[in-house]
Amino acid sequence: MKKIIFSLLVLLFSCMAGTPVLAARVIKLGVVTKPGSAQNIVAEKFKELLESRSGGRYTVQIFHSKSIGNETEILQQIQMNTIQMGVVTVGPFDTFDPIVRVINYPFLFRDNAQADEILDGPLGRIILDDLESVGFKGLCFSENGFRNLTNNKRPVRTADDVRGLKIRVMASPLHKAIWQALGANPTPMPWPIYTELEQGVIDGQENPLWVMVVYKFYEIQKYMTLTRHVYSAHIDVASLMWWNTLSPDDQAMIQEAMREAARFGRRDNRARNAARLALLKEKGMIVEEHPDLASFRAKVAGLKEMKLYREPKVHSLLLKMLEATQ
Ligand code: EAX
Repeated sequence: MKKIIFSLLVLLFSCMAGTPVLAARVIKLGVVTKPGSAQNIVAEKFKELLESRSGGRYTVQIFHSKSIGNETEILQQIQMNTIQMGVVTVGPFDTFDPIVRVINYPFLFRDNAQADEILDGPLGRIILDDLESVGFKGLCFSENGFRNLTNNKRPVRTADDVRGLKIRVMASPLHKAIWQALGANPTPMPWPIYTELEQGVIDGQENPLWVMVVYKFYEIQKYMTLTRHVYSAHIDVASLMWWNTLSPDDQAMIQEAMREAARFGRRDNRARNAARLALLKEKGMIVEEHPDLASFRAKVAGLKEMKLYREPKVHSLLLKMLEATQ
């Protein structure tokens, strides 16, 4: 009975989306960011690989720059199979499945190599598999990168300097809790946020280096601190409803193309960071390269005991992650 209802739902939603189940060869893929961004580089690489490997049986149509909504809205559309895939920052996944909070635990990963090892290994697999419970087929992780703080009020060297700053955060209870613990005044806001920064609605924000360059934050943010407080991954997902209509061969082809695109994106992003840092300084940003991270760590140490991490599946994975990384 469950199966029948599920199949009917698949049919219904596929018809609503105007994509007949079996003939569906156009993959609609959503990213919130604009061309040149880490998400877009992965999406474009995936498109190139899949279209050539499938001999044109699949076409990937990329919707970018918020053309189909913010990241939360992209995820909702993937759940319903109105779009089939997405490259989406871990942050906003938080309200769909709290297990992803484990990845964004502050100061969890030491460096890129450790992030790759964990996320591409059995612990990352637990997260990808768990996403099926909320309608996503988790394919793999690509990267946004380690997040750094920028603001327009003052240089930040220790956690005490953060006190009272109005910081934009992603739509994620965890990210809000992190900045509360640090003494800031966090304001959740969907991407993009240039205007809000420019008009002073918020004092600052936190993101990987590529964001400050691609979105020209050097024009409107004076201070940057290399806090690297959260390793920000993307999760590369498909609609589970759609995924279950594909042949095993096509599933394998799509999975492999996305895995390669994700690896390509990580390499590309990392190779450019030194030049980005130099550029941001050249543009006049005042950069604190060696902040007192111990003071930051101390303020967020209590997070693992918080309600956010109390659900048993989330808590047990967090403990495994901490054991594997710290
Ligand atoms: O890459 O909303 C955010 O801060 C994310 O990092 C966004 O995807 C920009």
